[in-house]
Parts: sequence; structure tokens; C-alpha cells
Amino acid sequence: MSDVRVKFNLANEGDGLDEDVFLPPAPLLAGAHCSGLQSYHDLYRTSINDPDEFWRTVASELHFEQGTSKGLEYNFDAKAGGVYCKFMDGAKTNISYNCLERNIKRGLGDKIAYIFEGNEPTDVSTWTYKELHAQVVQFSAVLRSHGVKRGDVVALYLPMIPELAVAMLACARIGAMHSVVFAGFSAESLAARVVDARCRVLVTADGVFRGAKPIGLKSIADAAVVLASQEDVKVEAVIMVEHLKRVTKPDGVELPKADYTSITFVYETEMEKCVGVDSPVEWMDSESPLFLLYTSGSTGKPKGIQHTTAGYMTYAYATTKYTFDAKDDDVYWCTADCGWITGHSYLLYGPLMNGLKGIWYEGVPTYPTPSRMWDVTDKYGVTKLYTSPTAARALMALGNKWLESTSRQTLKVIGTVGEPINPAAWMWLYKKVGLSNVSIVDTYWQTETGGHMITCLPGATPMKPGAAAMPFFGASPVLLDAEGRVIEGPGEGSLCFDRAWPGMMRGIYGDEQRFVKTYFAPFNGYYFTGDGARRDEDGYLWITGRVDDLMNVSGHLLSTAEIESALVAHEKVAEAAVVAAPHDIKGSFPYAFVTLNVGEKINDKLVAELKKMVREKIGALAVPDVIQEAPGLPKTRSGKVTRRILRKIAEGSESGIGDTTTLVDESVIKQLISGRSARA
Ligand code: 6R9
Repeated sequence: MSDVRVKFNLANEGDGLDEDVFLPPAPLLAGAHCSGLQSYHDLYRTSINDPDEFWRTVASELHFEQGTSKGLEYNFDAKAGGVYCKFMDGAKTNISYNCLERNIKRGLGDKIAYIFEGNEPTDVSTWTYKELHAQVVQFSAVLRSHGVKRGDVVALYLPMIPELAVAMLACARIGAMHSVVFAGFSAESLAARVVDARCRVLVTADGVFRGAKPIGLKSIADAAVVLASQEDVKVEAVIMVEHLKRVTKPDGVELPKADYTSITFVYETEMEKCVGVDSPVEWMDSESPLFLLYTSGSTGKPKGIQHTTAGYMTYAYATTKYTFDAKDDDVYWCTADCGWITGHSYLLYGPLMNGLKGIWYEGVPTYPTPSRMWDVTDKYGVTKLYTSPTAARALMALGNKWLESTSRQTLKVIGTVGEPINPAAWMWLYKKVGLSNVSIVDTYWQTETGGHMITCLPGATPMKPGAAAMPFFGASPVLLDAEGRVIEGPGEGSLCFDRAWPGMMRGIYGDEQRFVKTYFAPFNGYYFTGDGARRDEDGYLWITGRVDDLMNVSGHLLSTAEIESALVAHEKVAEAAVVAAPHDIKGSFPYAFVTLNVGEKINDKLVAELKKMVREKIGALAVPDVIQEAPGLPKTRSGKVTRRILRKIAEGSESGIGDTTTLVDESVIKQLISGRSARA
């Protein structure tokens, strides 16, 4: 099929705008939940003019044990008092019930909920909704037997294995909050999260393979337990899945050893003890906390983003339904790790609530070959694929020959998330992967928003490569200038939302002040995302990237302050400044400038020590690709490091440095530039 490429001006037909726009493929448009641009506009208008009516209709597709007449209630005006958001206050429900029992009751019990595809292509298991439900009930009984109850926080430090889905749903079933910690994080990062939420139970695995590389997770978990005890937080039970015992091992690899400490309980044994144990669903209030998920904060300390029950549930359900045009016969694959919000909303909760058949993949996209994603797509007939621009760029860079042995003809929608997608990667997904026969949905959202905020809908929105495009139902984006004035029409500014939506975060765990300060104080009356965006003549939104001190590496947010504090923890480092530098595949990478104590010099050994330090304190993701010695850092007279200048130096675009007259010592810039060339 040839490209459906048209010259198109959406807002003012015929006024000369000359831009490539791609229309949704006709078959997708035909049966879509939201079909055609006009119906998007109509439904959007309803969602804004009468949000309660709109969300009541969506919620009526889910099970509420007790109803309410309340809709969305909120206050965003920080000056006028407490910022809050409530959705369907007074109602009672349970998201785990909506994922499992509700589907079994409507006849989907024997439908496959997940195909679990292991690291090795031969390690596959399929679980029906009934089978998943049985495991969840059993594990919820295990949790209860360890004293876990409503309101407790359970830490899940697990790789992408079926037990992660089971554990998350089991927590939700009994009203305990899960706090999933990405299995690539270090013992210190895990400990900090365990301490912050005072977790008494930690679920982990003996280890996992990432491609051919074995990782001993249990020893990291054990180290975290020791670190937490130094902060007076006592983990009482570490429930460990014996995953390594059952996987196919790549040849010649030595398995990591797991210690069976006195607080270690083997998952499989615990499950056996709970066969047939009654473990009923807890009916939760709409605003009862559902989970915590930590995300980077500009001050360095990760924020425990807190979501609650009914609003998150309804929003995850609705966004999955519309953004992926979820249908009964779909084979849906979200490649995200559950350590991130995308895994929560669009691998676990959203697809299950929609009764989809999903793929849950343990491994990396390039193992055993860079064809793996397309092999899996063909093997199961994937119709909807949700992945990241980083994965697309990495695979694109390896060449189209890895596509050749596969057909990918079943694909209808390809979604991307985590960072802006560059038009080249967009075109590659559209043309080469999707054979110009798919809709691409570039979904903009955040851990904090719970679900999609700006996106195309696959049967409705004409697509522009690189634009996140249009607001989702109920989302009301505004662009503000530096003085906080609303920018109407085309322009660029800080991306904010001027009203609440059901899926928004309800707070930062244990830190109400930081919640208001981070998101509502910068522009009073608005939720501030921390991102910049541009609106074009057609009303399309283009995300321009972070405007705060966070950086986006391979779709993961990292805090410059957190990396800096890991670096200055080294005895030889006096000061550090970290900036984002552009990278072809990762989008950007951490570039560190370090000022050493008098008499110290940078060398390979010190660089290796510094990298190790960051790896241990945060995780491999945060390790700077470049560490440059800085005799001094450019600072303003008030002592602020001017990152704008460091960013230019890291990029190698010295000519764009601009005005430096406000600096205390302009000469450091020359030194840093020559230091950079010396390094390069
Ligand atoms: C879902 C997720 C959120 C930040 C966000 C923004 C960036 C996410 C994007 C995007 C451009 C997109 N981001 N999706 N930027 N286009 N489609 O990624 O959550 O980990 O909290 O990151 O990611 O900067 O503010 P989270």
C-alpha cells in the first residue's frame, strides 16, 4: 500500500500551510471507538464542557461495588488553599477485580490474558484470565499471611517475569500499595525507596538474564535490606521467586548465587501453602491509595508519586481503549518495563481492564538478534505495539536487514512514549516497520498524569511526524509564557494543564509541600509538567523537552542533581555539574563536569571510580558517558551554575554560548572548551 500522504491544513483550509500529514489507514478509521476527526472534536468538547457526564459514561463500563453521584472535584489554586483532586468520591471499587473477576464474569475467563515470552525465545507460557486470577488470589493470601494489610506499602524489586504482574494485582486486591522498583536500580536506590515508604515486605527474584548477561538480583535486594536497617527500617520478609531455576540458560554462563537469609521466603513454597486459601477482594474507597511509583525530582531526591483507585483506574481504562483503539481480537504488546509508569498503565492495568490478550516480554529488543521484536510480532500476530523512540532508533541504526525475515503485516497501531520522537525514527516506524499501513500514536504523558495527556487517536487524528498532536479527552493543555500569561494560538511556552483529570497523581508520598511546590506553585492555578511545548497553526502540540533540571536518557527521567550528589560523594571531587548532551540513540546522555580538590588530576582510574559511584548510588542508567575535569564552573554572581553554557560546551556548539558577562569568571569557559577538545 502506498503512503496516505496529503497536503493538509486542519484549521484554516487553503491558507497556504504546506506540510506533510499522514491520514489514519481507512480500515482503522472504519470501526474505531473514535472514528474520524469530527467525532474526536465532538467527544473532546463533551469531555471538557461536561466532564462528569463524560467520565460517568466511561466509568459505567467498569465495576463499582458502590456508586456515587460525585464526579471530578478539584482545586488547582495553591494560593487559595489546599490543592486537591477527587474523583467519584464515596464510591467503592477495586482495580484488581476490574482486571480479573469482571472479565471472567463477562465470559473472558478462558481468554489468554498474557503470553509471557521469556528472555530465551523458547521460554514461553500462556495464562488465561482465570489462571492469572487464581495466582493473584493465592499470592494475595501469601501477602496477608505475612501481615500485609490495607494501606501498607510492598516493595516489588522484580524483573519482567509473570510474578511481577501477579504481585502487583495481589497488592491491589487487598488494598496494599505496590511500589515497583526497576530491577536495574542499585541497592542504594532500592533502599531509599524501601525507607521512604517504610516497606516491611520486599518481593524479588534470585536473578534474571538480560540478554546473555546474568544479574544477581537477590544479592542487591539483600544489600538494600541492610542499608534500610541502618535507617531503622526493618524489612521482615523478602519473598524470592526462584526464577533462575526454571529458565533456559545461555551456554557457558555461571549463575549468580542467591543467599537464603533468615528473612528469605521462597515464592513457590509460600504459594503452595496458600492453595485454596480464601482471600477476598477489599472494596476500596475511590480515593484510597493504589500505588507509589518513584520518579526523579529536580532536587535530587526521588518523589514517591501517589495514585489513587477510581480515577487512575478509569483513566487507564479509557486511554487504553481510545489511544490503542482496543478491540477484542487484538494482540497487544507494550514493551515497557513495569518499573516505569508505562508498564503500570499500559502493560498491566489498562490492557487487562480492556480484556485484551497481551504479550509480556522479559528480555531486551536485541536478543538473541535485533530481529527479536519483529519475530515476536509475527509469532503472535501483534496488532498494537507500544514502544519507545529509543528502541526504534537503536533498531533503526542496526539496519533494515533485521526487518527482512519478518512480515509485521498484522500491525495496525504503533505507539511511542517517553521522549519526543524525531521525524526520522517516526518515518522508520511508519514506513519500514508498519509498511505505511498503520497509525502511529506518539503519546505524551508522565508518571504524574497516570495516563496519556496528548496523543493522536489511531482512527481519528491525521498524523504529523514528531508531533504529540491533540489532547486526550478531559485533558486541557495550556502554554504559558515566562510571566505566566496564556499563549493563545501558535507559539511556544511551558506546558501546563488548567484543570484536573481523573488519572492525575494525588500527592508525593509523605511530602505534601513538595507536591504543591513542584507542580502548582510555578504557575498558580495550573498543573505544571516541567516540559516545554509548541503549538503550530493547526493546533498540534509538539513537545520540546524538559525545562527543569531533569534530563531524559533513553526515555527515562534522571535528575541532574541526583547524579551530581553521587559524584561529589567521592573524596576527590569538590564540585560537579551534570548536563544533558545530545545522543543519536538515547536522545541525550549525562555529561559531567567535575572540579577536583586541589592537587588532584583526572585520570582513567578516577573516571572509572566516579562511574562506579554513580552506578552504585543510582543505577547503570545514570552513569555519565563523559566525565570532564573542570578547573572551575561558570557561575553567576549569585552563585548559580549556568547550565545553559555547560550544555553548549557539552554539545560542542561554543558559538551559541551567548552572553557571559554576568559570570564571575569568564575565563573558565575557554578552559572548559579546550578541555573538551583535548578529551575529544
Ligand atoms: C510516560 C513517561 C515523563 C517525561 C515527560 C516528558 C517525557 C514522555 C513523551 C515525552 C515528548 C512524548 N515524555 N512522553 N516527551 N513526547 N511522547 O515517560 O513518564 O517517566 O514520568 O517521564 O517524559 O519530558 O515529562 P515519565
